[in-house]
Amino acid sequence: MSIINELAPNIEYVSRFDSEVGELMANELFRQRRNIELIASENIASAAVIACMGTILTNKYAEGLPAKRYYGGCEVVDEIENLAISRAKELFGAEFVNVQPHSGAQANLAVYAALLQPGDTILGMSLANGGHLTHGSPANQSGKIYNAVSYDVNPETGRIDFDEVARLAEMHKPKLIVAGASAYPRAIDFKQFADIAHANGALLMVDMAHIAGLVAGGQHMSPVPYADIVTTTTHKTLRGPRGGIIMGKEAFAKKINSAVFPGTQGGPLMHVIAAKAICFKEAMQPEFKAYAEQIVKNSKALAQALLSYGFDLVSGGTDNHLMLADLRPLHITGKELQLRLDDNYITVNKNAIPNDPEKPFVTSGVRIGTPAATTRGMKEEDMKIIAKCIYDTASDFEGTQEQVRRTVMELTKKYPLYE
Ligand code: DSN
Repeated sequence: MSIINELAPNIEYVSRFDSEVGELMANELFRQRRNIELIASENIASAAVIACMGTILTNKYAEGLPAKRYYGGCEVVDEIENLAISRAKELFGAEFVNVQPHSGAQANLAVYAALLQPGDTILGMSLANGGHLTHGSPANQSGKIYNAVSYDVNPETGRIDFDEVARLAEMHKPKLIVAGASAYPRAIDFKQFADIAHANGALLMVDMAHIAGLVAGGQHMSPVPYADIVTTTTHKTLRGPRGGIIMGKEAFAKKINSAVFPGTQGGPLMHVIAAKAICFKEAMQPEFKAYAEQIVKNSKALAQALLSYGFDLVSGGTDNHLMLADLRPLHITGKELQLRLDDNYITVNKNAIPNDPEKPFVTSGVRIGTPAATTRGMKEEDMKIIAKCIYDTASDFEGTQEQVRRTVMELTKKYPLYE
């Protein structure tokens, strides 16, 4: 990925009108340049993607679909949306795509609105075991409007237990099974999910937000041939603008389109849809495959190094872009390690481990991911250095802080960001 120094001038431009916002943007750019970003759901979008979001396309209202709008003057944005749709279809081999969801959560809720009635049963991975809020958490509309039943990971292996998923499907006869996760370090077999769903008269929705870039880069099985509907965000491993899309079998197109608009959203964000089109083009380049491969290599290298320092990883390791460290052997909570790492310029998020005894705001774990560090150019040898910094921060914070900060800043200087 070429990282061009075109963003600092944008900040200068903003500062001329609004020095308060401009200064805060400059501070955030400084933070992103100085820190090692290990939040598994974050990434570093290309200058083209970022530039696209700050354009005149934001001025246009275009409720409806290309050639079927409720506003005049949509002839140009129609072409942009059609381009985004055709590229997404090509990238993922999907029959149908809606590129309008403002986020992954919006995409998921629109799918439910399209396919379910209030009170219908859905079966998804529990939030406490790595699922997403929108997969049926009681705190989310998905758990309030629908009768949400959840599957956990096997407590011994930390992996999805398909016998348990099948048992729950047979017992509850859900109308929809949701596969996909926000904090699951292992490959997911979508065919097994589809077989269970279809044997029980359920539809299968796969939320592949976390792994979409790995799917696009050939590093994870694609859910598209197996699932009835696939949703994703575009900003995680896929490395595009913040937003969501919905893909699926053509038979669901009409229902999904009307559930997005007018069902759950108003005007689509045309500047973001244009940036999605750029992201899909980037993901079709050969460099993207190499990037996706490197994400997994880095993840495995980081996991291996953390294990060697005595970290306990849920499921024992990783197949994808993330790992979940159970910190109990190191006698530190997720909250405390996140705070200490922030102080040492390494960014992670505290995360519940399966059956976590701590409260969700404290947690016994941290989730650690390699997509952003990989985009920055870091490789396996850098992961070993990062693992040592994390270990030192966890085991002897005060004693090692100066050295850890110096090491982090040397590393981030070696891989410049937007300059
Ligand atoms: N909030 C995202 C994550 O961090 O995984 C999920 O949408």
